[in-house]
Amino acid sequence: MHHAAITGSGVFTPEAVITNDALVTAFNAYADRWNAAHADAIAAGEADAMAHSSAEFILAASGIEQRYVMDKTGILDPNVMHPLLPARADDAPCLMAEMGLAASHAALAMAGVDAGEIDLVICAASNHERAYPAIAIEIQQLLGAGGFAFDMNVACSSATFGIQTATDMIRAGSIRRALVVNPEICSAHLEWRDRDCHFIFGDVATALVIEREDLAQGPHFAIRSTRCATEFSNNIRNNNGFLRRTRPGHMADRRDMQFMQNGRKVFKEVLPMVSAHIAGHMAAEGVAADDLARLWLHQANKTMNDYIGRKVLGRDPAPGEQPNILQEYANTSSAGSIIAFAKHSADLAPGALGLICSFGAGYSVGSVIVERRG
Ligand code: CO8
Repeated sequence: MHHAAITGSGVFTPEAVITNDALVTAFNAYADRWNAAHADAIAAGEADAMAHSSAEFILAASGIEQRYVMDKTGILDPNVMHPLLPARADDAPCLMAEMGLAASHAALAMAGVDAGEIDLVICAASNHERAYPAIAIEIQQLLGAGGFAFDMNVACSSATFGIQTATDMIRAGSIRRALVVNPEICSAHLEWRDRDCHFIFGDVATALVIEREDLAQGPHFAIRSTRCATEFSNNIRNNNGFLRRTRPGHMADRRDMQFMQNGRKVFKEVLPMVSAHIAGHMAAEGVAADDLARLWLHQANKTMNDYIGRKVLGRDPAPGEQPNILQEYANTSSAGSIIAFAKHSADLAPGALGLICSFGAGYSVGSVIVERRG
């Protein structure tokens, strides 16, 4: 059996930034307009007035300070309230492929691997901008990669499930090198008109080169073990799908055609699930809390990460032991833990152990135990 290693990582960060203050100003202007337009219904008790959002609440509830997005003009326009991303010609690179390509080039450069040496491209993300052909195959073609490619979707856990898939193929000998790419345009499936969630997400793309360890050319992270689990839940859901036009009323501007969640329930149910998952994975691999030098967790909520860090380590994580990037990027779905890994892993000494973990809709949770080598 072969061994697999992460040899390169890359992050593509969009240029446009939205601070909490800018976001709240736009939302509150939208709410004021909506309330004025529905003043009679509100006065008659037939509709509830929309409440204002607040930057203080957002920071305290989530730890998020800003987010990057592919387009902010539409999001910040109270008459639009969603990104404006014009359609492209069928023979032009699609948006997700373009974002994924930028992250992939960075990951390949770090690994010292030519695109032509890649045998597998997985585009693992929480939504794909078209049904087919697979975005991954377009990325494969744009890169000049060989082998085969496919898309997969396990919402926020897509990256770790992608890592396990690529690792298993390397172990089995069916591929030598893979690229796992996570282009996340969360801004396009977030409901920016809902104050309960309008602050949660941002856009980004990440990529990892995963290859047979004996082919690694420099310092790398050996993949010691992966573990994935799912448990069905409706607490994070998006009902948009290809049956939409077949269903009377579904073409309307409906709330359930965007991201929906019961955030409180998710918080309460996912925390014990993730803590138990990580503890079980570490125990099975004989990894004790003191053996772990770093935790790269899914980036949804700072309080959630603080809790998981304490549960896993049995103490408050020391500064830098469990790096958060959500204050800068917000929740970027599957890419969050990979951004944390890409930006906060190079300093680890040979022999150091770390754990990547992502979790979210499904419910789903995936963990990857890695060891710094070389
Ligand atoms: N400003 C001011 N007040 C607000 C705001 C706001 N923006 N929003 C809500 N409030 C109010 C509420 O109305 C409520 O008021 P009241 O007590 O009077 O009812 C009060 O503040 C408290 O509200 P909550 O109970 O909702 O607040 P929480 O403390 O629970 O924080 C969070 C909300 C931050 C959403 C928190 O619950 C959380 O982080 N939960 C976990 C969420 C999570 O991890 N989800 C994972 C989703 S990611 C995923 O799986 C990927 C899906 C695919 C990607 C989709 C891309 C779009």
